[in-house]
Amino acid sequence: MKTVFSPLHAGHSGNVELIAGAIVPAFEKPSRAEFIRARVESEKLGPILPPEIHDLAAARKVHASDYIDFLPTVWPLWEASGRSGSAIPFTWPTRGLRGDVRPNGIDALLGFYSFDGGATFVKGTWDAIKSSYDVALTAAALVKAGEPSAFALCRPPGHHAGAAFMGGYCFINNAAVAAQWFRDHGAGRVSILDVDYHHGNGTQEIFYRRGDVQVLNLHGDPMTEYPFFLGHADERGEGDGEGFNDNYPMPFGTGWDAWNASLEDACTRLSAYAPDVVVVSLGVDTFEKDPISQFKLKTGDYPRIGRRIARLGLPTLFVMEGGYAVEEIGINAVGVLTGFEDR
Ligand code: SP5
Ligand code: ZN
Repeated sequence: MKTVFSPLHAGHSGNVELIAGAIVPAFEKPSRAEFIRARVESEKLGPILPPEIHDLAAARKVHASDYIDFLPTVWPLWEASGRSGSAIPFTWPTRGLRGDVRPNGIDALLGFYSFDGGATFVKGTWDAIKSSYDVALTAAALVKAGEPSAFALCRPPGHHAGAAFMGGYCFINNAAVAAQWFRDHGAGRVSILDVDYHHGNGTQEIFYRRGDVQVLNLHGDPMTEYPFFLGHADERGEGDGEGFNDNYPMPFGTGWDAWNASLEDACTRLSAYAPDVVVVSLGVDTFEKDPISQFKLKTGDYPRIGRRIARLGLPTLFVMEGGYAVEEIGINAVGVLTGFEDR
């Protein structure tokens, strides 16, 4: 399997986040991607290719154009306002406030275009976001050209980013961009299988009213787990999308047997939908030692995930999402991929 990777991810570094009452170094950090890249090499998964550079047209097909225009301006506006450190949103238009009026000024715009304080900017952030997008599109093109699978080693991740908002370490929704790109390049139906520990609220929002992209999500129950406000089992899609969104919320402590039962059900639904291509939002924060998550999957479980996905018998694009146990992130993520290749 070919991997697409860009060193530009590394400029998105030194960010901080607010967690459990403390401002700490962000869990989503450059070493994550480096551990995965090193494991791709040591396992001889296949060649590692640089991304082709793309314009932003494919991003504008799943995101609002004004949102995409905003992202590269964040750091310049932040610096122009005399700030340093990290640009972090802190005020949001929730119930009772005006979410329909786009305000002025960097603090207002950061809040307008986010749902939490988890997507933060430093100087190199936009170049990293753009490289992650290029990585996803380049890997998608490999699958379209006939590769049975490809690995988009994206960083930053994407599945929390919606049509017009960032959050949860995510800015451009790389998996959604790739799914839309497949639709625009000959695929009639696409399935997105999101196995990250957190609900992919952005992906769900983007495709919720569409029947041409099926979205299947396995995740911590939003009654008690981030992102809290989406990801319940009764969210099944609307209008043309009715029946094409499926959520599998699971409680804290979920281990392989229960998680695998959800995967099996999701795969059955996926096969019934009979898509032309599968996009896997590959998070490995389901791991028992993940520092911010509460599932109990073990290293030996990840190849089993890959083997089950391979049994779908469909062209498959893996897009990297979360996973914060950096020492094991490469072993676990690449374990899914070697399992897929049954080796
Ligand atoms: C892509 C991705 O995995 N994003 C995850 C963003 C999670 N941000 C909020 C995490 C809240 C964790 N709360 C538990 C604290 C344990 N000390
Ligand atoms: Zn996650």
